[in-house]
Amino acid sequence: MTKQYKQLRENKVTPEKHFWNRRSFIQAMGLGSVSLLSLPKSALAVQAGFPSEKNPDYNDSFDGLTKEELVTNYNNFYEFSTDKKEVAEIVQDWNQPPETLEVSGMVHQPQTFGAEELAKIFGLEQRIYRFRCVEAWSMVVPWDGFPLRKLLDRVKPMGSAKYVKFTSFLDPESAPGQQRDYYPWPYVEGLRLDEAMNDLTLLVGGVYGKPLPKQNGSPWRLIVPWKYGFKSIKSIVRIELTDTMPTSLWMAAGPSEYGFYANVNPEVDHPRWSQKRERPLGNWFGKIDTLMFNGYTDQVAHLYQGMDLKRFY
Ligand SMILES: Nc1nc2c(c(=O)[nH]1)N[C@H]1C(S)=C(S)[C@@H](COP(=O)(O)O)O[C@H]1N2
Ligand SMILES: [Mo]
Repeated sequence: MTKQYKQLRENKVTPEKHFWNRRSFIQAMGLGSVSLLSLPKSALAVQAGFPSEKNPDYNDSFDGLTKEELVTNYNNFYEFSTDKKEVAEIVQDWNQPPETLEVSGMVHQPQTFGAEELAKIFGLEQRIYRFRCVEAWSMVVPWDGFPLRKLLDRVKPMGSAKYVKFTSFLDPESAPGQQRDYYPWPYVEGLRLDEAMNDLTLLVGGVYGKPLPKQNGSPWRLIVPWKYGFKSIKSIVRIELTDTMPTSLWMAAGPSEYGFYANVNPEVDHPRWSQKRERPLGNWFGKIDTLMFNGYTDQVAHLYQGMDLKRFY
C-alpha cells in the first residue's frame, strides 16, 4: 500500500492534490466527462492512478491475501530465469514489454489493440482468486482485469473456431532464458473456446490495484484460476482463434507431464510428486489440502461433463 493510498483511506476527505491526481488520471483513461462524484465509492478506493473497481462477488480471500511482496518477488517467468527469487531483478533489464495485442485467426473482425487502450475500452475490475502452481505452491491474489469474453465478443469468433491460442513475446536479445533453446520459445498456451468464454477467465493488466509489474507478466496476462498456474500465460502479444488444439510450450517440452487441460485435481498426481496438498506462500503453518478445480467446481465442472477427470490431461 503506498503512502498516497493510505492517506486516501485515512482522510475521509480527499486532500486537493490527490483529487487532482485522480482527476487527471481518469481523464487520461478517457473518462474525463464522468464526474468523480458519480463514481461508486469502491471505484475511488483504489490506488490513485489505476482505477480498477473491486468486484465483491469474487472474493476468495477467506485464507487471507498473499503478501504483495511475495506475489511480486517469487515468480515463474522462464524467459528470464528458472530461479523464482531472481526473476523480479533480472526482468528489470527488459525494456520492451509488448506494446500491442493482436487478436486474429477465425474471427470476423480481427483487431490489434494498444496495450494502453485495453483498460480504457473494457474497464477494469478487481477479483480475488486463488492460484495454484503445478509445483504445489499457491497464493491468493487480487487481480485487476476484465473477462476475456468481452474481448472475444468484440472480434466476433467464427462458428468454426473451437480453441484460443495465446502467444507470448519473443525477444532473445533481452530475455536471457530465450537464448537457450531448451524450451521451444515463444511461450504458447491454449484454451478451448468455451473455457476462454467462461466467466472466471480474466485478461489481467494489474495486481493489488496497480499496473502489472514486469515480473508478473506486463502489460497483459491470462488468469485461469481453476487450472495449474502454467496455463496463465504472461506478456501476451497475440490471441488467435483456431479450429485445432494448440500445442502449448509445456505440451511440447514435457508431453508426459503437462497436458492441454491441466485442471487442478488433487486426485491426479504429477508423475514426480503428489498434488493432494499445497504450500500457501508465506504460510508458516505448512500445507493445506488442494481442492478439485482449485475450489471453482460450481463454475466450471459443466465444461468437462463426460470427460475422464482422472487423466492429468
Ligand atoms: N510467458 C510466460 N508465462 C508464464 C510462465 C512463464 O515462464 N512464461 N510461467 C507460468 C507459471 S508456471 C506460473 S506458476 C505463473 C506464475 O505467475 P506469477 O509469477 O505472476 O506468480 O505464470 C505462468 N505464465
Ligand atoms: Mo507454475
